[in-house]
Amino acid sequence: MSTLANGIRHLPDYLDRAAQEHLVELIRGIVAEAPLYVPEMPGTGKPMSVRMTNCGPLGWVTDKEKGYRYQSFHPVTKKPWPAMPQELTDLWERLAGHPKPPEACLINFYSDDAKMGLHQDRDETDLSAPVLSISLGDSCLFRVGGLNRKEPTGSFRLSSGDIVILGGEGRLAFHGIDRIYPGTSTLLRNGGRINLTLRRVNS
Ligand code: MD6
Ligand code: FE
Repeated sequence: MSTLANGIRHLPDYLDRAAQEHLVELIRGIVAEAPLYVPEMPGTGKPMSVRMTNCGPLGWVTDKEKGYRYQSFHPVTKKPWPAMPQELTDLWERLAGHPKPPEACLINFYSDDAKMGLHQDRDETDLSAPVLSISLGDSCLFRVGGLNRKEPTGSFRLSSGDIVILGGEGRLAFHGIDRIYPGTSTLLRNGGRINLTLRRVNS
């Protein structure tokens, strides 16, 4: 485990192969009910390169008209998000150090050329809870900076089974995904990377 400057935790190889395979099976079930959709940037409507879905009582969504928000239903099917698997709630209980359970799990899927720009996760009302992230599939380059977009950033590789926790001082740190390294994992049959982020939204 490494604790970075601002209290961001990186737990390399936290999940073993069997646990990773089990999570992928659960995600396949969720995506069958709540298909991956293409999120849009607020205002411009520019499509993001990452495809998304969610599970849990709430899901994080974004589109041109209404922007970033949490809502209880899938933006395309309008159906409630699938339930949060107990396995994810258990991980949260073990690692988050927060008394209330997670309300949202955002599921991001990256194809070989997808990336995610530098951002803060700040759409949650309860910023005392951390955001817990799980990486599955191909490795990526994770970039993290400070609380101001202009502060210097550093980067490190995230591999399948790694967990990152943004909590405490690092809760609002800017971060993003510079690139995926295609072909670095055999976990996903068709390649790519999945990132799960567990969030507490309401106080
Ligand atoms: C990703 N992760 O790993 C993007 N957010 O694909 C995030 O945006 C993130 O890793 C909040 C906390 C941890 C994260
Ligand atoms: Fe984030």
